[in-house]
Amino acid sequence: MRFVVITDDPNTVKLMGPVGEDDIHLLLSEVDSVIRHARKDGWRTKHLKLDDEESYKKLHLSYRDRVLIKLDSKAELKKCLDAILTVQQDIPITVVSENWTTPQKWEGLIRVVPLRAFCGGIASELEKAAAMRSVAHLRKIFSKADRVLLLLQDDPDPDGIASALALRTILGRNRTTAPIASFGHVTRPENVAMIRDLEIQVLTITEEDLNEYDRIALLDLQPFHSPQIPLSIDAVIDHHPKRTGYEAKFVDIRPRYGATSTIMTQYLTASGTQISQRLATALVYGIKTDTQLLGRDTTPDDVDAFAKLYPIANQATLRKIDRPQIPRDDLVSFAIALQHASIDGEIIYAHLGPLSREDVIPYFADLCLEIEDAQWSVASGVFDGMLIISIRTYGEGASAGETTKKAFEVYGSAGGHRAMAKAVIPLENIPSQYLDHELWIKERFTYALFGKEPESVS
Ligand SMILES: [Mn+2]
Repeated sequence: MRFVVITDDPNTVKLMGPVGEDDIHLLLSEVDSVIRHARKDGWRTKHLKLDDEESYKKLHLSYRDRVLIKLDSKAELKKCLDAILTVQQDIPITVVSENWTTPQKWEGLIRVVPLRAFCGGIASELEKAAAMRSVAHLRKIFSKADRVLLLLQDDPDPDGIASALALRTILGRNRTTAPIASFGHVTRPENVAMIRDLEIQVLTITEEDLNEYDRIALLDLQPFHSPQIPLSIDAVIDHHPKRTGYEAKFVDIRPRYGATSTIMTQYLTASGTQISQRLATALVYGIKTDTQLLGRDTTPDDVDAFAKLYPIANQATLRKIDRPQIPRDDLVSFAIALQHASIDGEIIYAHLGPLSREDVIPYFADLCLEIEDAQWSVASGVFDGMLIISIRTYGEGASAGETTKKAFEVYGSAGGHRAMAKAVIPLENIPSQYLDHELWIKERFTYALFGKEPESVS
């Protein structure tokens, strides 16, 4: 590629970054000092009169070149463009200007970009300095402690686990001096697979055990998540909505972010901390699960962190832990549910009956949405005395969360996002005349979606 810059401003070549080995960087200018500066930066240069057609002809400019023009005088700019475009029309030309409008005859031939468009990275550069300071602060708080507790939610998820692993790395500690723990334990099969395959130990502790630690850090949660968490804590790093009413020496909460793993990745990169394959794999999985593969609630920061980590992560391990594992005991329920799945226009209903594990219901809801022409899928099953309903939609019409609320809120807990929702209903709350759970779900759901009052069942 040949990058051609035409300018009378010595700073313009800086916009292009360092001169690479593969590309040709060519500066064209009428100003000697500009040419001298560019040469120092490794550019090829050519002194020419900017309105001289013959000079452009000799350069054989073509669609393969990338031409950047920055000339402060509009008259000069116009003369320069006149000369170039007379010689050759199909050159990709970018003009750097705050207030120049392309004359009609050149409409579609020239792209005009204000100088500030090149400075988009400034905010993220400032953010890096902040991340660097945060790491220094964290290291200071935890430096003198014998034992540091990295505390997670009661049912630790990949984002929390990965974040704890990252903080342990940042603090230069190991599983003895900074164990990862929870008051509950890891239950979801994918999460169990994650800690097994990445050999991450997550301890289950009690409130008394807290006394064994000099310092406590909360990852992916804040105090009040469970009553055992002390209200005076050393560090809180999280992305859930901010809560107040506790004390902490260090707080970094960014509700905008899709994952705490994103914050941790920024810490790691800003502080120049080496990211191992194991850590990268954990963080990728953390971001992936919390954002549903960069779908829901994702910021450019999450995408950026994911892109940095993904090449380092172990793809085979990622595939292995991410594979949904259906319990053998539930295979029969699956078969029956699929066979009896009812298709009501664009809504697929599938009822799994009693199950040995709850998480197969959302999995089944995802699966049913793959059925041809399905716009909605409503999967349900009975687990632990509760009727659990998972709802999925492509999200073009009504919101899954709103519809689910309207249908089931009165009977139990119900809610969710635009594309996915869940309801949990104690079996005793289902009106007694409905022996058939599926029929009841259908009636409630069509009522919520279409406003059709259910005919009463006698
Ligand atoms: Mn999270």
